[in-house]
Amino acid sequence: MEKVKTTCIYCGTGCQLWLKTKDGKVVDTKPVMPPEFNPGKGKLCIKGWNVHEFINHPDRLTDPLIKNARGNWEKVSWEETIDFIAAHFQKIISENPGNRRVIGCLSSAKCTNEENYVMQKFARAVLKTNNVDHCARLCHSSTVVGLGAAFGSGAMTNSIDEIVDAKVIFIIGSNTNEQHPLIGARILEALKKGAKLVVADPRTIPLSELAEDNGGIALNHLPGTDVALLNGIMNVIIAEKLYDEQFIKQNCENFAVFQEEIMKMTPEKAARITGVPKEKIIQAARMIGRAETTYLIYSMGITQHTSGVDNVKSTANLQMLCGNIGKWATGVNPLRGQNNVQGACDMGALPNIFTGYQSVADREIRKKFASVWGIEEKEMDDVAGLTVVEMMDAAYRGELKILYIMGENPVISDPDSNHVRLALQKPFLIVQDIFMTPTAELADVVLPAASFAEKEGTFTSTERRVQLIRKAIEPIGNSKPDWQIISLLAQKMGYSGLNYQSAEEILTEINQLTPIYRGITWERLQQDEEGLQWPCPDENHPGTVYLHKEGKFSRGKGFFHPVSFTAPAELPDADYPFILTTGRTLWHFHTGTMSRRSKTLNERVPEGYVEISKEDAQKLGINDNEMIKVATRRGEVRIKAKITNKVSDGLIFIPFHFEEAAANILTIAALDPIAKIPEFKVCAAKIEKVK
Ligand SMILES: Nc1nc2c(c(=O)[nH]1)N[C@H]1C(S)=C(S)[C@@H](COP(=O)(O)OP(=O)(O)OC[C@H]3O[C@@H](n4cnc5c(=O)[nH]c(N)nc54)[C@H](O)[C@@H]3O)O[C@H]1N2
Ligand SMILES: Nc1nc2c(c(=O)[nH]1)N[C@H]1C(S)=C(S)[C@@H](COP(=O)(O)OP(=O)(O)OC[C@H]3O[C@@H](n4cnc5c(=O)[nH]c(N)nc54)[C@H](O)[C@@H]3O)O[C@H]1N2
Ligand code: SF4
Ligand SMILES: [Mo]
Repeated sequence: MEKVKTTCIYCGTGCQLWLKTKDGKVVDTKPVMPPEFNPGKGKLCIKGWNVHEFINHPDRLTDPLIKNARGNWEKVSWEETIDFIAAHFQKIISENPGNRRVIGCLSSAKCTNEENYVMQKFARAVLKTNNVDHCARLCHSSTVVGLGAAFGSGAMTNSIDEIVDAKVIFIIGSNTNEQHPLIGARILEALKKGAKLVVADPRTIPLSELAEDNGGIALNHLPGTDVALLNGIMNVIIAEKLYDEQFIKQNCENFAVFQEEIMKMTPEKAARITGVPKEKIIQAARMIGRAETTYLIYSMGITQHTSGVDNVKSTANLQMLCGNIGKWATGVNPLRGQNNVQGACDMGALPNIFTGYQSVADREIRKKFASVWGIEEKEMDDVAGLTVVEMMDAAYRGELKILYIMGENPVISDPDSNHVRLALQKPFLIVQDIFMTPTAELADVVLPAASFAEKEGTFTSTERRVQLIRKAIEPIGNSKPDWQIISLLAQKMGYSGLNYQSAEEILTEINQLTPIYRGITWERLQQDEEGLQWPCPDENHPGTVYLHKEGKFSRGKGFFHPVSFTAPAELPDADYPFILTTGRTLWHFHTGTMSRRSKTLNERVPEGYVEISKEDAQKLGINDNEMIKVATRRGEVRIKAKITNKVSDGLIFIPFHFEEAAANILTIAALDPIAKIPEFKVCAAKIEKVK
C-alpha cells in the first residue's frame, strides 16, 4: 500500500489525512499524526475516517455526456464536447452583443483555490461577465457583508487552537459538534479546562446539554429572533457597566448611536420576542460580560435569515462591546462550512470582487487584472454580476441563456426546488461534477471531473489556513481536473491566458495578484506541515493567527451598527401553524452526493426525517417513524416522523440531505436585502397524516 497526505474534502475544519492506495484505488483513510498538528490534532471525525468510500464508487462519471434529441445520454469524446460547448457560448455571445447578463457560472467550494481562480477568470476574461457566484451565497454571504462592514474583513477573526484557552465560549446558531466535529472536540477540551459555555439555539443540540451540565447556560430562543436576543444581552451588559470602555474609546466608532438603539431592547422585551426567560438573558449577559475572554462561534443559525446581515453585525457589536477582538482566545468566529468555501470567496468566485476581495468596480484594480490576463480593461464587466438565486430567477424568466455549473447541486441545495427545476430547464445547461446529480440530470451536457483524490491544488480552511491537496490516484475513467476542463474551453474559444501546466503555476499567478496570498507560495506549502494562514503579505511572513491585533481593525476603527429586530419573512398562521427550520446531521453532507455513497455513513442514516416534539406528535396522533406529509406554500414532501425532545412545540426540523424528502421543496426563497442569502432557517409549515 502507498499513502498520500492530503486535506479532508468534507467540512471547513481542514483536517489532514492520509489516503491509502492499492492497485490504483483509494482503499483507506487515516488521520495525519502527530497530535500537535493543527487543525485536526491527529484526529478525524466519522466522515473523515470514511472519506475514501465514495472515491472509487461505481457511480463516478467517467466520460463527457451529451443529451440527444430523445433525452438520452450519449458518451462523447472530450474534443467533440468542448467544440459543442464552445460553439454554444460563441453563439449566445454573438446573438446578444454587449449584454453581459446572458451567461452565468457557478463555481464550487468543493474545488481547489486554483480551480475557483480559473473559473472566475474564465467568466471575466473570456465570457466578459461578472455573473459568477457559488454556494457561499447560501451560507456565509451575510458574514462577508456584515463583518466586512463592522471590521473591514469578513473572515473568521481567530483560530481554532485558541478555543481551549477561552474562559467563555458563546455558541450561537452553530451545531459545532455535529457539523465541525473537530472544532467541537476543542470546545470539549476547553470545558475540561474550566471554560463555561453559553449556547443559543432553538433546538437542544449536544452542546446545549453540555453547557447546562457544566455551569453554563443554554438558551432556546425562537428561530429568527437573534437580534432581539443579542440586543437584550448587550442591554444588560451596558446597564450593568460590564463593557470595555477603554477598548471602545480607543478602537471603535459610532458607539453613542448604537447604545441608544440597545437601550430600547430591555431584557423584558427581549424575553417577549425570543421566548427565553428574562432571568436567563441576564445570566448569559453577566457570564459573557464578566469573562476575561469570550470566544464567539456562529454559523448558519445566524446567517441564513432575511436578517442575516443584521444578525452578523450584532455578533460583531457584542464582541467589540466587551473588548473581545484582536486578542488571543476571543473574536467573532463564523465557522465556514465547505472544505474550500473560504478559498472560493478569497479567489473571487463572487459577482462583485476579484481575488482577495478586490472590487470589480475599481478601475485601477480592473487594470491590474487586465494587464496580467492579457486583455483590455475596457472589455471587462465593471458592474457586479448576479448572485445564485438571482441567476435562477433570470433563468426562469428566460434572460439567462447559458448556465455553467461546476461542483454544485442547486436542485437539492437552493431554496424552493420546484421553482429551481423549472428555471434550470430553460437555459443551455452545463454541469461538471463527479456524480450524476439531480441537477446534472437536467443538463444538456455533463462533464466528468476528477475528485480531490485525483488532483493537486490548495484548499483554505475556516481559519484562513491554506493547505495542499495531493494526488493519490489517476483521474477515474476519462475525467479531468476541473481547471483543465475550463482551460480546454478557453483555448477553444481563442483565449490562451488559461493554458496552465500545473496547479502550482496557477497559484503563482494568484500570489502575484492577491496581496493577502502573496507570501503563500507552492514551495512554502510543501515545506510547512501546517499550511499558512492569510493575510500573508510576503514570502518571509509567518501568516496570521488572529486578525485586528491590538484593536487595529482592517477598516481602521471597528464600527458599531445600530441594528433593530425584524421578524422572519414567513411566520406561522392558522393554515401553516409550525415553524420549519432546516439544516444538517453529523452523518451526511449536503445534497448527499458523496456521503450517501459512503457505505458506513449511509448505513447509519439511510433516509430523511422530520424532527417533531412529543406534544405535537401526540396532538396530531403521529407515531415515531410514521410516514407523514409536511407542506408549505411552495410544496410538500412525504417523510418519516422522528419524535424527539430536541425541538420544542411548534418547531420542526428537516435535514436537507435527502433527495426523496427534499427539505428545499418546502423552503422559502425570501432573501436578505443586502447579502441575498435565502431564509433557510425559518418558514411556515403544516403537518398531515398520510391516509
Ligand atoms: N456533517 C456535516 N457537516 C457539515 C455540513 C454537512 O452538510 N454535514 N455542511 C458544512 C457546511 S457547508 C456548513 S455551512 C456548516 C453548517 O454548520 P451549522 O451552521 O452548525 O449547521 P446547521 O445544521 O445548518 O445549523 C446550525 C444550527 O442552527 C440552529 N438554528 C436554526 N435556526 C436558528 C436561529 O434562528 N438562530 C440560531 N441562533 N440558531 C438557529 C439549528 O438548530 C442548528 O442547530 O456545516 C458544515 N459541516
Ligand atoms: N434547506 C437548506 N438548504 C441549504 C442549506 C441549509 O442549511 N438548509 N445550507 C446551504 C449551504 S450552507 C450550502 S454550503 C449549500 C451547499 O450546496 P451545494 O454546494 O450545491 O451542495 P453539495 O452537495 O456540497 O454540492 C457539491 C457538488 O460538488 C460535487 N463535487 C465534489 N467534488 C468535486 C470536484 O472536485 N469537482 C467537481 N466539479 N464537483 C465536485 C459533489 O458531487 C456535489 O454534487 O447548501 C445550502 N442549502
Ligand atoms: S471535522 Fe471536517 S475536515 Fe475534519 S475530518 Fe471531519 S469532516 Fe473532515
Ligand atoms: Mo455552507
